[in-house]
Amino acid sequence: MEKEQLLSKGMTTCEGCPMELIARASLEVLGPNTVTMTPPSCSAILTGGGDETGWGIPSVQTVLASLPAYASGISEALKIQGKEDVNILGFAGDGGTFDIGLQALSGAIERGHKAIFLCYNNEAYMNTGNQRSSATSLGAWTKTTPTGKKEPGKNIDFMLLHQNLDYQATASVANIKDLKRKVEKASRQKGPSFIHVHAPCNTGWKFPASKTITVAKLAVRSGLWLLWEKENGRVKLNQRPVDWNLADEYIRMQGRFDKITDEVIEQIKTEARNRYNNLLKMEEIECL
Ligand SMILES: Cc1ncc(C[n+]2csc(CCOP(=O)(O)OP(=O)(O)O)c2C)c(N)n1
Ligand code: SF4
Ligand SMILES: [Mg+2]
Repeated sequence: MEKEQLLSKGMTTCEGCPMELIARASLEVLGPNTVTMTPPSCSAILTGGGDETGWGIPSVQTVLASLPAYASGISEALKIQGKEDVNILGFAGDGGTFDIGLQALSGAIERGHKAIFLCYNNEAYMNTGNQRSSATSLGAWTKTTPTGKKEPGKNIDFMLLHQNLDYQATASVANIKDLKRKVEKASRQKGPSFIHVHAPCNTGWKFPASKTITVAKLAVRSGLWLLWEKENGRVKLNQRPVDWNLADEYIRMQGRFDKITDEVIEQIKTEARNRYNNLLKMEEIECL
């Protein structure tokens, strides 16, 4: 039997949109006993305006700075009602997570509310027309980095290793099975979880809409996007990079890197290798 579709078909996201795919996959795991929240972002398309929504579950449109504060309130209200089996899904972009909503996210994690904070990372403020965020890659063109971003993307995952998350993971649209496994794990926690999902956005990154998964897979295989998780104080890598040189193919496929220099490509690769080596070291110790 076909599973109940909790996210309406025919949403007005772009063709090949990774964010919609992540939302569908997450709901397939979480099911109807879920409340979701979106901030202003491409994901707000799913929540809709006025009387219409794409979600077949209760959903809240929050403000950009404080989705995690809404999640905290909903989580505590459900607890008071004795409904502790409800999944609370905060579904936000990189701008709403890394930048504008970071303070609220940090606070919600520190207070230990039960909620899943999922960040789909399309590496820019896409809903307002592609401005840089702190998640944007070094060297990438956006409307506010016309000569390529000069700074590397913020490593929010390593930052959040220092907070008390019940469960933390990275994921990718390249591996939906792995993403679903991680969403399922997050749903079993009594406190906060954070899942950071790589979301190659063809509109912003300038590659054909049919290549979303190809680009996502290249990021994972080249080590530019590492799949790992942390639970019970231990970090575990889920998939090792296959060939570091695939990073060139990943970069060349995207129009946003049209003007990138070989030197900047090398910097990107070096940073990825450093991150990988740090994770290998973390695997060996009990952290936090
Ligand atoms: C405090 C605040 N600043 C700016 C905006 C304008 N705004 C609406 S959506 C958006 C982009 C959000 O980017 P991101 O969180 O990465 O999600 P995406 O659009 O990429 O899906 C911005 C800047 C806002 N709504 N509130
Ligand atoms: S801009 Fe990117 S994330 Fe936003 S709807 Fe289009 S493909 Fe999806
Ligand atoms: Mg974004």
